[in-house]
Parts: sequence; structure tokens; C-alpha cells
Amino acid sequence: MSNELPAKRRKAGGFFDDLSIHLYPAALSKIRQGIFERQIPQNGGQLVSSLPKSGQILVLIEDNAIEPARLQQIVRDLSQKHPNPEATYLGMSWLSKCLETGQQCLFDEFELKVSEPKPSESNLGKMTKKDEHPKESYVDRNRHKFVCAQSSSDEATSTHPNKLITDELEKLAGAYKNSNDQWRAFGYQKAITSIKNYPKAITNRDEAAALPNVGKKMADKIIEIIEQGSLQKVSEVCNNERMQVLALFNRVWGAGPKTAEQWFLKGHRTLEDLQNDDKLTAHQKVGLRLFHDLDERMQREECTEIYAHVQATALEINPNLEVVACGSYRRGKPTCGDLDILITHPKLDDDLEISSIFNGLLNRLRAHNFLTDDLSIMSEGRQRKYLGVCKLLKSGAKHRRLDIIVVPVEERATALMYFTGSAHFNRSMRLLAIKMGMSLSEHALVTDVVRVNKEKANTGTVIPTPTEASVFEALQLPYRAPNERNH
Ligand code: DCT
Ligand code: MG
Repeated sequence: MSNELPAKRRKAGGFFDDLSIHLYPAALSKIRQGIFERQIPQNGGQLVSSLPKSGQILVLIEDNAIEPARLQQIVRDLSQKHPNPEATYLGMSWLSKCLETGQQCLFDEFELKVSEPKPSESNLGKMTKKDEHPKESYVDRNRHKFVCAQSSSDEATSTHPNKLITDELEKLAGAYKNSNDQWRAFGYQKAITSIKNYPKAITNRDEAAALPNVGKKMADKIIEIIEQGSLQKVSEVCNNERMQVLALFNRVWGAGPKTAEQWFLKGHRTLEDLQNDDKLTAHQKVGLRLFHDLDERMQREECTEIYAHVQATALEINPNLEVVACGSYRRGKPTCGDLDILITHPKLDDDLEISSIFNGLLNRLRAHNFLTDDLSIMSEGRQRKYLGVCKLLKSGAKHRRLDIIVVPVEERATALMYFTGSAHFNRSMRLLAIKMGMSLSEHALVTDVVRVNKEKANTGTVIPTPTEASVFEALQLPYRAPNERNH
């Protein structure tokens, strides 16, 4: 799992979970704007201050006090100025309805579609059947632009001709992330990805500025790096006590940018200072005690050994169990932050049996002294989930993070997709599902989902997805093997 528990980033379990929201204040009163700006993060959403050219975003526009024609004009202008296939434009009344009803309402009636310029009469006359796509929606036309529709290309990104540039920009992206400036970090990350995918060495400003997600200011920075070998802004931003302390505190497992900032404001500067803080959570205490082990990514070979131990132990319980190592390991990465293991079997459906396999496995692993610290043990719907720390039974072994889920067989494919990630790939797929009027989670792909009292009530129809390929198919995406999901 990532360094910070989602619960600490924003309020967990809110009905805006996983949504990045931009408020476009046209005609919105300051009072309502203030209310919305408080309520969105309180319910799990992330408020984004400027409109990104890419990435998933809900753009909310005041639709009460505005003429429909003017509203259309705003949407058209925004989508032309910031062309972003993953942006969804909604009337602000969607937000009011969500807050009123305490649930994430369907976008349907609130979606402000980007209207196409009307074809002139003469053009219409010339239109052939082939050119005409009256039923093809905005999503259909833009599906191929979603991250989840594209293959990630690791080979291209590990050794590329502009590595000096991306290394320098990555220092800034990291610093912004550590200091909770997520939006700036995101902007840099998008530019970095774009530069990594560019096959030639960048030689001039126009060439840089022509890349997707690279604006004029970013192009200036690129040229400074090319000409001077480094970027002045990196030392300005990174080489101060605050940023260096935040960078260190962000590496404590269980702490994220907000906790790091709180610790800094309390006057803590070193790991020793943290040890003397009596307000640490149980997770943070483990993170601090095992700092040096958990801070390090594992080599793939070590993951294979951990996986082999868990698999062998699980198969002792039932030889028909399917035990899959997911996460970055399944995506073929050479190093992994933790190991994410999914367990099911072809007939696993009974809740008691799910619990019995889950508890039986944990008890056995504990009896081996393989598990050293439990971080959390929970039920998510019918799935059981363990987050903890393990250590191989050999001298010199280090403590490593281990996540295990046991899932009923009908949730196998969606759980496998979720647990394999990457997180970015998952976000993109979930957003595409929403845009197609569905909802994708680790439990199921569902149509017409309704959320009641912040809880997802899967009253919609579950689309049968026995395999990962069927999930791609239902979303009309080309199948991507796990190693193509490293976005
Ligand atoms: N996941 C997600 N959204 C998140 C975090 C995780 O969808 N915010 C999913 C995707 C990957 C999977 O859970 C396991 O999470 P991690 O172990 O954090 O990610 P990883 O890709 O395995 O990377 P790492 O090598 O750091 O473990
Ligand atoms: Mg992982």
C-alpha cells in the first residue's frame, strides 16, 4: 500500500471518495462557494484549485442563476481552453443534491455535455453514412484517450533521451507531494510522463512547449535544465530545512504529507523527536520502529520468497486455493514496496468459509512467527483484508509490508483488477465506468448504482465479469496485460 492510509488524506468513507472536484465559480455566491469548499473534503473529495489539461476531474458549474445558452458557452470555452478527455462537467445542483441526500447521485441529469458546433446545412448534405455517428457519445469518441485504454511502456520510460530533465523535475514533483501540494505535484508528474514518452532529445523551447501537458513555464524550466544541467528552482524549493524534514517524515510508513506537516509544526525535526511524541498512532509507531526496513523497496526475488511462503501455507489449508501475488509484483516491476496477495477458489462463496480460510491462514503464519505486526484486519463487504508486516524465516531477513485479501469467487476478477493496479490505472477505469453509467469497484462492475447514507447500496445490476478480460470488454477497452498497467 502507499505510504499514507487513504483515511488520513481526507475523511474516509465519504460519498465523494476518489473524486477530484473543481468548482467553476461563475455566478456562485461567495457564501455557497465557502460551504461547498468545506463540504467536499469533509465527504472525501479532493478540491482542485485550477483546471487541469488532463487527468480525471469533475468540473462543477453554477447552473441555477445562469441561462442555459450561457452555460453551454462556458462548458464549450472550458473544454476548448483545457481540452481534457477525462473531465466531466456537471451542474452545481448535482453537488447540492448529493449534500442534501447524503449520497453520491448519478451524473445523468446533471451532466453538461460539451456541445458540438452544429454542422451547416451544406455540410449535412454532403455527409455520408460513414461520417455520421449520431449515437456515438463523447465517451465513445474519447475512450482511447483514457489512461486505462493505453499500454504503459516501461522500456520507453526507464531509459529515454530526456532523463536529465525528468530527474530534475521529479525532485520538484516529490517535494510538492511531500508538502501536500498535490495539485502542483500532479501537474509536474503529467509533464514528466509526457517528456518520458517523447522519443527524441528535446533541443528547443518550442519543441518542449508542443508536448502534451507542458505549458510555457514548464518549457522554460526544461530549457534551463538543458542549458545549465540543473534547475535553480529545485534548490530553492528542496534545499530548506522544512522540505528536508517533510521528506524524511513522509518516509515513515503510516504518515503522509499532512501528518508530516503536523509533526513539523509541533517542532519535530528528527526521527528521535518522533519517538518522544506520545500522540503517535499504532501504525505510526510500527512505521517508526521498523523505519529502515519498511522504507526500502524489496527486490522482486524477495517478494517471490514471501509469496512462496504464504502460498504454501494457504495450500495446506486447502489445495484448491488460488493464491495470486498482485500489485507491482504482478505488473512485473523489478522492486516492490510491499506484497499484495489475493486468495480465492473456484467455489468460494460461503462467508463462513471465507472467514475460516482468512483466519486459518493468519493463525498459521503467526504460528511460524512470519507475521510480526498487524496493522489492520477488516471486512470490506464480503472480502476479508489483512494489512501487516512479515519477515522471512531466515537470518538477516527484513521486515516487509504484506497485504492479503480473501475474496468470494464472483468478486475474483474485479478484486484481481483492483489489487493489481496501478492506482492511476484503477482511477482511470473507475472514471470511465462512471462516464458509461456504471460503477467499478473491487467487488463488482455494476450498472445504475445508488449510494444510500454514504454506503454503496448495490441496487443496480451486477454485470457478470468472471475474468479480467470480461471487465475490459464490458468497458469496451482493449485487454491490457498486468505489465501494461504500470501508469
Ligand atoms: N490501489 C488503488 N488505489 C490506491 C492504492 C492502491 O487502487 N490509492 C490498488 C492498486 C494497487 C494495489 O491497490 C496495491 O496497492 P500498493 O501496494 O500501494 O501499490 P503497488 O502498485 O503494489 O506499489 P508498491 O510497489 O509501492 O507496493
Ligand atoms: Mg504493492
